[in-house]
Amino acid sequence: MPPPPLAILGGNPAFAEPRHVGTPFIPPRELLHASLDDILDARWLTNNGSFVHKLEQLLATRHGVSYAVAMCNATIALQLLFRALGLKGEIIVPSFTFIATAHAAIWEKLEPRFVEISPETHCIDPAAAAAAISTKTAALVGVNLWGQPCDVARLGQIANDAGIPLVLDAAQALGCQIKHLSREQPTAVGAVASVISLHATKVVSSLEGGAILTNDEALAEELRRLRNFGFAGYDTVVSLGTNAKLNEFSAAFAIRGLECLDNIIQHNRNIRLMYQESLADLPGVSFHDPPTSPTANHHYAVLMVDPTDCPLTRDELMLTLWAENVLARRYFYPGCHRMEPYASRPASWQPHLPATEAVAASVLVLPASSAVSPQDVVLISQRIRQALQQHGDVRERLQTSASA
Ligand code: T4K
Repeated sequence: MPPPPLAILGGNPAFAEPRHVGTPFIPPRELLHASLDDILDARWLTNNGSFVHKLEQLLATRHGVSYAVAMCNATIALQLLFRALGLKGEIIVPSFTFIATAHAAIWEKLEPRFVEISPETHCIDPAAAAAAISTKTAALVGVNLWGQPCDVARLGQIANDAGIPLVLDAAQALGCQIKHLSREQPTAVGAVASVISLHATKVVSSLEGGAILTNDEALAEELRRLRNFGFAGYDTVVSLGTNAKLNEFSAAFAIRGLECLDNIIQHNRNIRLMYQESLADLPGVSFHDPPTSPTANHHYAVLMVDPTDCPLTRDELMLTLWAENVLARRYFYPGCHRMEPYASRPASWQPHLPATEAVAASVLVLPASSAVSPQDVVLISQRIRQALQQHGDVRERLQTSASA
């Protein structure tokens, strides 16, 4: 039997309810309710409570570090990390990242210098990072994009040679283990600290939240003070802190999520493989599939739409899927350097980033995560196949509706 017509061509959408890229994982409700009861009984709701402590221990163990400092979100965590490290001047950062990486720097009066990514990994290109270092560079900031590690060994060596720290935005990479070091080991190679996000759309969440991972005890202590207004005791304030605390229910939500993390990662891997296999024979589409660390979380299913070989453009395919209630996303288009306030910088600040722009023009992130079932993947893949097969009709319909 032929498949039903595409929604864009007059058929019914494949899904009655939208399929999102970032549908949150909800831990077992009875366990959440039990945690909520414990919190209410204890009447300890925030300010360094026992659930935050437990979450920090679990995160540290999971990532093989000595310290995890929970925060209200990863953006503020990045800011406080930059502040705690006393960075001044410029940081080197990829443009192909969520805008928060760059914005966090600006809020701390640091200027982001955008550099290229590797087209294979989509992470910062170490050679480009090395070439961009100047006397003004305060730190290298790598991004563990799509839940995989960037090249920490090479970046760490480059940072060491330049005498600056390597810091990682690992917002998407909860579960992913990388080498962390302490500032007391000046010859060691690794990241001084990394920041994970526990936002609702992440592999495991605390609704809103984040954490900083490090092996540096003094840094962890300073971060704990900074998240609590700078207090170092009841009546002693020693630095310009802020309120970046995580509340107890958020911590409990994340703890329950972490208990399921291995199963979630296995599910994510299966979903990605299913997509890959069912679309393998289609022209001009492929999956972002670099050699990944064994601890990658596979949270994103990243379809690459080749502008030359694919019969539809990335945006045409995206609009066709949206009509099916499949809300695929073109993360992180068009790149930070093309967004404000960076796009309006003077010419001397405008980087030439052809690899970044090519990747940003090709990425289409498909619904994955714990809320997407194998049946969903079959249906979404079928609609992608149909769209490419009927590309002439699809393009004509899109052009007609754009001019209407
Ligand atoms: N650095 C990097 C590399 C990052 O990726 C991020 C965050 C950060 C730093 C900063 O971390 P946080 O400060 O947020 O902790 C989402 C997330 O808001 C953001 O956390 C994440 N990266 C980014 C990649 O994705 P949007 O603009 O895509 O959000 P939104 O509202 O469009 O949601 C995405 C999809 O998820 C939608 O299709 C709807 C669905 N969704 C969302 C929420 C919140 C749900 O189904 N339920 C929900 O509760 O940014």
